[in-house]
Amino acid sequence: MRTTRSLALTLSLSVLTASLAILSSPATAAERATATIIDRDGKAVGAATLTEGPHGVLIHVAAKGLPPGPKAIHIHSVGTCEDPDKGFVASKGHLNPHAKPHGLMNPEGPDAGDLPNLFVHADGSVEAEFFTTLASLTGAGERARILDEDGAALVIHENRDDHLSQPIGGAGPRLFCGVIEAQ
Ligand SMILES: [Cu+2]
Repeated sequence: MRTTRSLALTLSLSVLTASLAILSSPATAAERATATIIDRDGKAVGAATLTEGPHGVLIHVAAKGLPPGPKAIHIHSVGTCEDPDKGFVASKGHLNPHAKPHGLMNPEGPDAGDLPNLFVHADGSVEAEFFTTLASLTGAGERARILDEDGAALVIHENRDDHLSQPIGGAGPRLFCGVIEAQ
C-alpha cells in the first residue's frame, strides 16, 4: 500500500516537473511573433508573422501601398521603429551576433538578418513567405536570437539587395519598418 502511494506521488511529481520544464523551456517561450509594418509617415501598410520552426523561422509578409519592384528586406537588430521621419535608423544594423559580412551570396556571409528580396506588384501590393535558418525567435540551436533584450525589427528598403556588396547590398534607404513582437 505504501509502495503504491509513493509510486503515485513520484509519478505526480514527474508529471509536474515535466510540465514545468515545458513551460520554462526557451523553445516554447515564443513560438510566434508579429510585426505591424509602418511607412515613413508612421502609417501602417502591412503586417508580418514570424513562426518558430524546428530549424528556423517562417516569415510571412503582406503589405499594400509600396513602390513597385524589388525591395530588400532584412531583420535589423533593435526592435524600434520610433523614428520614421529619420528613416528608421534607430533599428540599427542587421541582426548579426556572429559579426558576419552581409550577403546571402557572399562566401564569407551571410549575416543573420539577411533575407531574399521582396518583389512588389505594379499595384503596390506584396505577399511573400520566407524561411530563414539563420535566426530563431528564441535563439534555439545557437541561431541568432530575434527576441533578445532589445528585440528586432523587420525593415524594407528602397532598392534590391544584391546579396553581396557591403554593408547592405546596395539596399538604399529604409522605407518601411515593423517592430517584431512576441505573441
Ligand atoms: Cu536592412
